[in-house]
Amino acid sequence: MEMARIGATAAGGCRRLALSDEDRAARDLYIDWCRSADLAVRIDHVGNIFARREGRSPSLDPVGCGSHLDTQPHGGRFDGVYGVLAALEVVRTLNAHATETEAPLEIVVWTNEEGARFAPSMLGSGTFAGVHTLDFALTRRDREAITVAAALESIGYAGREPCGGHRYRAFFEAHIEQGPILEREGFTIGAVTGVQGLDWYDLRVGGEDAHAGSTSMAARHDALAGAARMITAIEDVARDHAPHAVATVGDIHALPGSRNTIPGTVEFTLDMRHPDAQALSDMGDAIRAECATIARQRGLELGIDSVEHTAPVVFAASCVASVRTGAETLGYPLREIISGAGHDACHLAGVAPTGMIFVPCAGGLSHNEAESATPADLAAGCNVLLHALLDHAAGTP
Ligand code: HGY
Ligand code: MN
Ligand code: MN
Repeated sequence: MEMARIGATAAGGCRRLALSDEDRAARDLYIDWCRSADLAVRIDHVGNIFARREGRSPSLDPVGCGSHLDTQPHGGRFDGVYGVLAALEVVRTLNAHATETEAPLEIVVWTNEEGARFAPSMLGSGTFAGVHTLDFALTRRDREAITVAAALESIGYAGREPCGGHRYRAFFEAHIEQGPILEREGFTIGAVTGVQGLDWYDLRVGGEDAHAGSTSMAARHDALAGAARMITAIEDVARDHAPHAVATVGDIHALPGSRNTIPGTVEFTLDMRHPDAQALSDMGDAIRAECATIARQRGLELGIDSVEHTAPVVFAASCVASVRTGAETLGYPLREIISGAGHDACHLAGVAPTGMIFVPCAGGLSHNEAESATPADLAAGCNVLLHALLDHAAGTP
């Protein structure tokens, strides 16, 4: 709740866009807490924060855990932050019990997980995992054309550490489910077995600026009316791939943005997801075809740029097993679950055995200021995280 005061919104949520002043304040507070827990803090070239707790065998690859501090524009108080603070709570608990681990532990904050300010999402973890080059990451621009590099400099988080290249024995991320299943079915813990695939596109519709009063309907090349038809066609494609497909147009800009000028240019975003790679690809083909037909029928130009593609992820059986064992040892009801939301763990899974621990959130609501979770469920997730980490950090010298 102290962290939630940074970027707090009037409606009770949080607004801490990546690399904003609010993100800097959250990072500064987190690093203070890490230092109070005797952790050695390092920051890499894209602002990822690594806080290390030594083990008996410093030469062993560390066991990692963490998540993100950046939020959606109207974000909640738990998405990402829970996983960051659960990791810190595990360290504090080990310190309080003077428990030594064989392997070092490393708790992590990944830069720009949400993708709300800079696209693509999961940028810090993706660069760490080698999915993006450092140059690609540093040259991403927000809507004001500010680069990631400039934003990192402005908040003092352009770290000196190389991004990537150090291994994890295993990596875990605790997170609220951001969906209704655990709460609806009465489970405290979700052993996440994987994450659905995701495609992000930017679409640009080109028509002709013209006078709203003196241009007949037949003579128009109205980019916004055309985009409206495309958006309902996108929704139809998702419904055609029910029950798992989802597609969202979250942001749209019509230019020149005057009431009495027919919009000649529209740009909008597309976020589409499916657990099955082939279905996700089929959805993309169908959406491209539908939008091209609408553009042709209306004499409009159409541009579709891919911004992000994350294939469906399957987490390491050894990590899923640690989560299951931890929950069963502690007597928490648990079920296996696929994540609808994307997470930094998606990229970590490409470079280390990775697992996730879900806890319920009220009504499954997230990316909403009313997002909430109970202290009991959050504590349960922390306890399972502790056991899962110890399972992998006990280590064999
Ligand atoms: O979009 C997502 O799934 C995540 O919240 N960034
Ligand atoms: Mn998240
Ligand atoms: Mn999120």
